[in-house]
Amino acid sequence: MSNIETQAPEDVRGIDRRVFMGLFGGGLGGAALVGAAAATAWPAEVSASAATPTEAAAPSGEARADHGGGHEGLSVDEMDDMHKQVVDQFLENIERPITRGVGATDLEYRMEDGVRVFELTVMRAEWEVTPGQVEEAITYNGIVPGPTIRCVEGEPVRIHVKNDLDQSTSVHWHGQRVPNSQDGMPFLTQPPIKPGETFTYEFVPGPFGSHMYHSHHNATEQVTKGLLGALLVEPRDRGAEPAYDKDELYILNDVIGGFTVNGKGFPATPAYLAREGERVRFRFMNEGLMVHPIHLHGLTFEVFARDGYPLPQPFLCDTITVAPGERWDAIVVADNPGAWAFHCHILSHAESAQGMFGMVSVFIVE
Ligand SMILES: [Cu+2]
Repeated sequence: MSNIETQAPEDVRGIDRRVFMGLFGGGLGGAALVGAAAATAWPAEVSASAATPTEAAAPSGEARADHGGGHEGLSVDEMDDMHKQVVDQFLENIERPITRGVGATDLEYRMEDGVRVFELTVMRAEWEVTPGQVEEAITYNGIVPGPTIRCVEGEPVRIHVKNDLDQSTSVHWHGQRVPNSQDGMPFLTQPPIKPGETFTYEFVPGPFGSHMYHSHHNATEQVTKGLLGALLVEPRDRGAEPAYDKDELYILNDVIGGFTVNGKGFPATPAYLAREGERVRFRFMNEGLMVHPIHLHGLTFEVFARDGYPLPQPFLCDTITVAPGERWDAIVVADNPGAWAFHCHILSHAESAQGMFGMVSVFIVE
């Protein structure tokens, strides 16, 4: 018996939706639920402090939010309404997607003589990052991040990569100790995959852990526009990693569509949901061009691996800095009920005068 949850994302989502309904007084529908959730999500002290000195001095809506500039003469209430709207949209997104397309879904495979065989097609596609913000992306199989490849340490894989792009490309298996010919470096280890061509990679996965795959040709454009994905290698011995109930990805990018988590910007970013007491594994990966310190409110990271390699001594923290190319694995024990902000702490990647945006999510503990 393994305690590692291997349900399809849709199933997990189904359970989580019920958890969410329960947390925020289920049975309410549509807008009422969103309203109730927004009201319930905030602790009592928010309403207790509603009558601030500023508001006491000026009638509601007439106080000007003109400290710090950039507010274009918005009233306090106008500014707060903008902030509330995006949070409401985020909560609505838990019920039903507010953007088209879901990135990083598991890639299906078939077995051929003991080899796991995967298919990737490199193609341009439109990608909706936030509601109405549609970007020209370069994708694996039409989604950003590309589909997640799951395999097992020591069990061979074969990956056919078809190039339907108008440029050459290649795939690098970031973090894997592959034979040199499979490393995906054009002119160093292989010819580039020209438009219309298919290249087949074969290797035996290892080391285990959280890894990535991405283009290594014209990479500044190709990777940042979407040619990236997670490559998750399960250890042969499950005891080599700590036990967990849920397995979550937190993939950072900072070019296409701005600051994103799993291909989406707030309020379209995924919410992370858990029941009290569950152990949630987060796999942080940075496929962008900047460093991002990811901070979780109210809960604690137990960081246990870097770049897939188990740490000699796990450590506790609440902010984990993820540099380009790095992967960090952490367990969060969902031991503090509530809706906890979970965001990049370079504040210009997360919050503006118009409200939260970009690298922001929420971890909801029932
Ligand atoms: Cu950041």
